[in-house]
Amino acid sequence: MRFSIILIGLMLTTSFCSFHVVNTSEAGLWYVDFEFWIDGNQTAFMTVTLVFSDTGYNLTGWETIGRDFSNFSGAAHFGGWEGNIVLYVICYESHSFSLGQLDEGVYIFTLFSVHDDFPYWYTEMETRIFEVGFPADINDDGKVDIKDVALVARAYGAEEPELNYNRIADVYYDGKIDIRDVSYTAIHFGET
Ligand SMILES: [Ca+2]
Repeated sequence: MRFSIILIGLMLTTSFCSFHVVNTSEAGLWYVDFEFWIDGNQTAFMTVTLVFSDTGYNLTGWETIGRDFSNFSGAAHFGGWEGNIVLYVICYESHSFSLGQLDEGVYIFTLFSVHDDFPYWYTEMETRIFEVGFPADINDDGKVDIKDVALVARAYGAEEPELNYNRIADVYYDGKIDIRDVSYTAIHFGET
């Protein structure tokens, strides 16, 4: 019990988290590191580092980050090297994105790779979910209980700009209250 309280405390107070993801898609990538942090003004930043195990590939550019409700996406442009390839050199490229000020909520980040020769050929590489604040505490009273679940349930099925749509109950901010918002709140039931 005490252990879980400590974990929750960390979740509430941390302003930094990172994920290490071994790449499972194509291209010469070895792994992808995500670092995500929030400064004192609740402005979020994300650094993505791509590490290549195959010197036949390198990175030729990054796209700016896009946002659709709580979904963020960024793209990395890969190129195959031409000419002599230096063996046994691990290449890495790192890039930081400013995500602007984020409200409390659950955010979904997806990294796509874009083939330079086929700019419309997007390959989804990795998806990561970040929590800002304590999103399941809908009414902001410091605990997730039946009142929070009731607030989400009452707005269930509502979409912007309908009258019973409730922005704070839209935990996964996509303009509608659906099963994802209900299940997220239910999973965190009892947390303080
Ligand atoms: Ca939603």
